[in-house]
Amino acid sequence: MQTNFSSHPLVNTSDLEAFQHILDKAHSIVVTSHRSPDGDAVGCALAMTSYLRTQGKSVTTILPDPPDEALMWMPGVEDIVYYAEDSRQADELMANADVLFALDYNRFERLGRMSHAARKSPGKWLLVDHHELPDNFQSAQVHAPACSSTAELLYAVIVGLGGADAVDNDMAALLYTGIMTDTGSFRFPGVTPTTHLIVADMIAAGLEHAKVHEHIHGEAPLDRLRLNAFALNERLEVFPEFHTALIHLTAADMGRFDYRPGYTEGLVNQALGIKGIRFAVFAKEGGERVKMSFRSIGSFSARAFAEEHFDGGGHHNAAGGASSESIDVVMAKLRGLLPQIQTQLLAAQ
Ligand SMILES: [Mn+2]
Repeated sequence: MQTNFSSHPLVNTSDLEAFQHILDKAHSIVVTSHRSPDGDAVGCALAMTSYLRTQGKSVTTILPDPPDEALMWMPGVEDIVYYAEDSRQADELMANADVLFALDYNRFERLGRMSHAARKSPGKWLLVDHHELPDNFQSAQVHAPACSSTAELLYAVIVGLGGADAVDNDMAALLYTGIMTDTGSFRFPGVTPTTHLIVADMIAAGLEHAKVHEHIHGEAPLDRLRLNAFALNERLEVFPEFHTALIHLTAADMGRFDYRPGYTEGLVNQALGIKGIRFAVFAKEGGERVKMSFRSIGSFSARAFAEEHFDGGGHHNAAGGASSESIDVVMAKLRGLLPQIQTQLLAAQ
């Protein structure tokens, strides 16, 4: 089934042996990923579940909460147990698991209210992730912050464990979704020759990549388009002197366009796509907090900014944060911070 891809430069044989050793003794396995699961999280969780089932294991996928509607086509999504909807069943499954997978996250806090059950589980944790500085809860890990996506790592893990034949078209679509969404359709700097070799293998084996793009980008509800158009028309602030663009949406704005989770996915990247812009922030009012997405190009660290000012974190060029202040206060704070980071933004390459 394989053509080009043989082993991943970021995946060690010794880590795979540690995985295999633990999996050999496992019967009841739980596969988890982070809350507000994105394409990488859901794709990895379902792909790993599918692979482990081919190995004769009893496996359940548990996520803290459901993904956006745009991901509801993914093969196997109907079998996921959501902690937010069925915490009793999820608690029981985690309490009885002998092995648990943590995919695409690096600390239990990323599970929200599910973190307590995760901590309590007597099972062994195996981690596959590309976020920096993981906590130390796992018995074994495949961890590579330089990797484009957890899905890219997971493909290497599955092939490395001898599971190349288990990568059927459904599993390839799951993994491709993770790689494609985490790389902004193969344009972010984390994409390497290996990323493309893996995708080449999957397409050679029958993956219909165009269908995945159609599912992700070609089935948008009209309200979503109109909300995004409104945001760009009415709520975009461009500061050429700071190479920065800010977008915010109030709860009232979102209510006007019948906001659903996922509607503003990618909006911050549109702001970043403006000529001359190196730093973009999207802030939205929701519940008791204002949530923010930070994106940067080049050496300016979105993560450092998020960590320092908004209790956030993430990757160098893509981070998130939150504030319990009002949206107006948050926006004023953001505008006020720009002169302080002007030197860094001007020097950013
Ligand atoms: Mn990811």
